[in-house]
Amino acid sequence: MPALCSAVDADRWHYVGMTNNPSRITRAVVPAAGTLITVAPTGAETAKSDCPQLPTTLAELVETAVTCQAAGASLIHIHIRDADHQPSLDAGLLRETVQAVREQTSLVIQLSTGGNVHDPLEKRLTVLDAEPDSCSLTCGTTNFGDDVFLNPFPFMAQLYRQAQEREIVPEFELFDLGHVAALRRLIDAYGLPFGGKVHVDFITGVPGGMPGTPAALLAGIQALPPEVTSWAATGIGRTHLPIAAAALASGGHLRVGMEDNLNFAKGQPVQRNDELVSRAADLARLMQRPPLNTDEARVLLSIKDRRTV
Ligand code: KMH
Ligand code: ZN
Repeated sequence: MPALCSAVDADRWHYVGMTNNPSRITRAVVPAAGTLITVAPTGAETAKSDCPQLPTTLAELVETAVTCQAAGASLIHIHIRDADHQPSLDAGLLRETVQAVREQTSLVIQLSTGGNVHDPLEKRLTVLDAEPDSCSLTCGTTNFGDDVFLNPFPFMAQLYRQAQEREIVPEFELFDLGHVAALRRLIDAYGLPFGGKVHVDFITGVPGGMPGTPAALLAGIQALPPEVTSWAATGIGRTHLPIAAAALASGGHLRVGMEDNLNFAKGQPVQRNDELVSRAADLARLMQRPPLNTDEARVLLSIKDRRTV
C-alpha cells in the first residue's frame, strides 16, 4: 500500500521539500512522526453577537495567531471579517491581514477560498491576490446545513491552476467521500500542486457532509490517491475530540479552532482558540507525535518562503 501520510514512515527521518523550484523552498530534515496542528480560529458562519470571544477584528486575529503558535499551531486557516464583524473577502483587508500575521508570527498562512456560503465564486478566486502561503480548495459541492457550499469542478480547476501559477500551496478540503474522487480527477487533469506535496484535510461532521465518525474518516483515508503526502482531519462540534483522537491514532494531522467547534466540553464554551490548540498539542504529545514547529510545517507542505526577515 502506498504511503498515505508522513507518519507511515514513522521510524525513518527523511528528506522532504523536493519541489519544482527547489531554491525557493525551505529544505530540512523533519521528524516524520510529528503532528501538524492547524488552527481555524474564526470561520465565516458564526455571528460575533452569538460568540463575542470569536476573533473577528485584525487585532484579535493577530493576538490569536501569536497565542496559538505558542500553544503548538504551525498553520492558520484564516477567514476575515469587516468592521461590522461580517464575513468579508475585501482585497485590502486580506492583504493587511496576511502582512500582519506574517510580521507577528512564523505560522504558515492559509487563506480560505471557501468564504461564506453566500460568496460568489468569482470573488472567492480573488483571495489569491493577497499572496498567502496556502489556500483552501474544497473538492466539491456540499449541503451545508440548510445552505449549499458551492464548488463546481470548473471552479475547482480554475482555483487550482491559479494557485499553481502563483506558487501557493493548496490544502484540499474533503467534506465527503466523493470529494476524494474529485481530487483524483483534479490531479489527473492538472498534475501536482506547486512544491509537489499533496496535503488534504477531512472536514467531518458538517450537516450534509461525511459524518464525524472514525468509520467515515477511515473510509476517506483508504480512498486517498497515492499522490497524497499528508492528511489532517477535523470534526465539527461534538465530533471535534473523537475525530482528533482517530486522526492521531491513524497517523494524520489535526485541525482545531472556533471555526469548527465552539465548546471545549459540555457546557463549557471555548474562550480562546489557544485552549483548543493546547489540548490538541497535549494529545499529540501523549500519542508520541509532538507538534511540528513552523519550519517543519513549511517543509512538510513545501511552502514557498515569502517572509522578508
Ligand atoms: N465557510 C464554509 C462555507 C474553506 O474555508 O475553504 C466553507 C469553508 C471552507 O470554511
Ligand atoms: Zn474555512
